[in-house]
Amino acid sequence: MGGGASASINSQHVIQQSLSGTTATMKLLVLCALVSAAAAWPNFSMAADSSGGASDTQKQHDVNSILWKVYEEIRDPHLKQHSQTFDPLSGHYDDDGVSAKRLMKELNDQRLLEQNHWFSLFNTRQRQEALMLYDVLEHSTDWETFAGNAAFFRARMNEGEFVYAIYAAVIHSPLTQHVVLPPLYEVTPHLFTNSEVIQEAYKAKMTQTAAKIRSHFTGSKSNPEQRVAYFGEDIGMNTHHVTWHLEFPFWWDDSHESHHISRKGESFFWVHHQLTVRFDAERLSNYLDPVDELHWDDMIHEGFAPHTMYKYGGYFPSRPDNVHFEDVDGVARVRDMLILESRIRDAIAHGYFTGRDGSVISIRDAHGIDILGDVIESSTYSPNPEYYGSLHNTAHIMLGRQGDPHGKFALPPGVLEHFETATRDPAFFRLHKYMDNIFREHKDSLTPYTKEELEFPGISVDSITISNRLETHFEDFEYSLINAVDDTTEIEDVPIKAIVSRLTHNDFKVDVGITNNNDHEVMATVRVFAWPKYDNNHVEFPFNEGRWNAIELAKFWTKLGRGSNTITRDSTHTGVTVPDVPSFQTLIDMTDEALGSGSALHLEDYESGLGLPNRFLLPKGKTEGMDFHVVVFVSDGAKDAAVDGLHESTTFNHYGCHDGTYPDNQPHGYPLDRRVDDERIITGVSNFKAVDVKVYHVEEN
Ligand SMILES: [Cu+2]
Repeated sequence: MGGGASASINSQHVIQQSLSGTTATMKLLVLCALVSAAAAWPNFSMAADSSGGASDTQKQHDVNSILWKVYEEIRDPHLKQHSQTFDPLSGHYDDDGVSAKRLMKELNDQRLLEQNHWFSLFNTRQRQEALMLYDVLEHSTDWETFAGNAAFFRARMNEGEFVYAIYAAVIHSPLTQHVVLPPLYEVTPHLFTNSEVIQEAYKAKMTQTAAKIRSHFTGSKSNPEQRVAYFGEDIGMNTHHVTWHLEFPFWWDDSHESHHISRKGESFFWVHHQLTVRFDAERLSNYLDPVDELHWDDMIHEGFAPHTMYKYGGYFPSRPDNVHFEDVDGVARVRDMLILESRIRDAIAHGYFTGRDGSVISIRDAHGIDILGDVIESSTYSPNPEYYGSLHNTAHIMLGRQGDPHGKFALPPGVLEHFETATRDPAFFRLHKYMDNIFREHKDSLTPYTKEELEFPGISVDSITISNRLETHFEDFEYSLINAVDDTTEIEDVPIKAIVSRLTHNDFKVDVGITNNNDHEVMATVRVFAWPKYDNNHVEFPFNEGRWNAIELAKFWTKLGRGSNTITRDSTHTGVTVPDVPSFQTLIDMTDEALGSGSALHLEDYESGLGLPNRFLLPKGKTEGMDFHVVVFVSDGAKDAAVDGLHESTTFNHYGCHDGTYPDNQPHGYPLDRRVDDERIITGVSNFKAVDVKVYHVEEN
């Protein structure tokens, strides 16, 4: 079977598309709900009733209750009853109850992980258990079955596995298209704040004293890395990272799901590439050099003391400075990692991977990055994990275990073994720089775009104007720690909150002046990027370096009338960021109010947590102003758009649609994704324009 896995994935995709009308589709992002239902998915309106016998408000209420105080007995009387009397084997499923029978057998055989124990997705058995529950929920065809199972297994399964399964199921189940997940940092606060804060929270609870506890970034000023801890420890960024891994899971198996997720491997590259280049921009904002890559035969330069604890399982392990990588028992040897790396880089040099059956899978084209991402992560889409391994996932475990590589001290998993906590450790960014450089090796093997490919005839970008001075500052943000502490029904809650300082910026607008010299209206894709103009020694980055470090600021579709057009875009609607989800308590209050009054619950803006927070669009910048090169590239929207109606939406989400399609036909990062040997080719086309701007950081006083 020449063509190997990439061909089979494509054919699965086609099959899944034709099946989508009957199997019902997934929860959609706002945009895709607008466009796909009508256009790309013609049978959508005939899909099975996704209400499952309950209103969206009722579902929101139940999900709130299911996740509230998850270490305690469930409070909601109806769900509490379910937790005692619901029989999973009597539910309604689209898999004949196979998943429910399997999980019930595991439960009755007492094979499931106990409660009050840590959970890590990278632990194979624990992940399997969480996914067994995910399968049960995913195959539930009505709400009574979904909610009944959730209540029943909440009382019987490990809490970490339970929360993971609920988050994954609510994101992917057609029953919960309009349910908003409460902020994860208020559901499992231990994974988002310092142990000192948690201890203060326990004290407040024990003494019944309301408290607001200031959370400081980990470490001391003697550690230069601490200057950028606000980035790795930002709870919104952490939530974005967790959410991405939930929406594009490496365990996603098309044979058990209703659809293929297109370009998942490429999205893996892109979301981490964006975190990597953004981290470097934060470093330059703080007079630090861009991060260097981690390497298996070099030492791990930065140590790390997490100051973070599990709800159950003690403290996260520390690692001193300058340790050499050690083999990790039961995971991998250092030389295994070097071998995997060399096989992957060999494939890049050859321009093809070898499939399980020996087939040749070419990657020397625009689609190659997607296969490479599948291989590096690796996901179930990898064409040959037996040979190419799981560089990324194994590396996370290897690095996470360096504090106790031989299990001598029975330490729990490290911060690198949780998506919630991974970016707290500076080694995360070294690790991802290492993988990003492998991705770059592949992208550099592709032919640069030609002038003909880049041109958009008749279109010229005349001006880029930013409405006001770009300013960032730190603001205080409060969130509740109620779910962190132990509880009984007899004692009233007192408010216990963490206060964190977080990066934000003033709102701004970008006006792009575009002339359309064609004698007709055209659809256009507008792509906006920015990169730091200078390195840490104030040497200007050459174009080919700068463009690789480009931060994606906006991507949207628009119609351009004949003659001159001014396109205005607000910093809160760029497609790459999302608003803060209301607090858990606000969600509960809004839901209860709507249930009580019978009024509609409007949470549409928060249905996807996928994207950096709106406030996080700009890097910190410098007090005296930091120079950024802003580029706008306008391409042919009719060719680019993979679904219809994109120009009508202000809420395009550049991570894609929940039906598995990705709305843009161009590669992530286009047209800056390929090497630029002669920058005049790109800067010379009239549909490209660049300006320099400064980002100012305003210090707190
Ligand atoms: Cu990640």
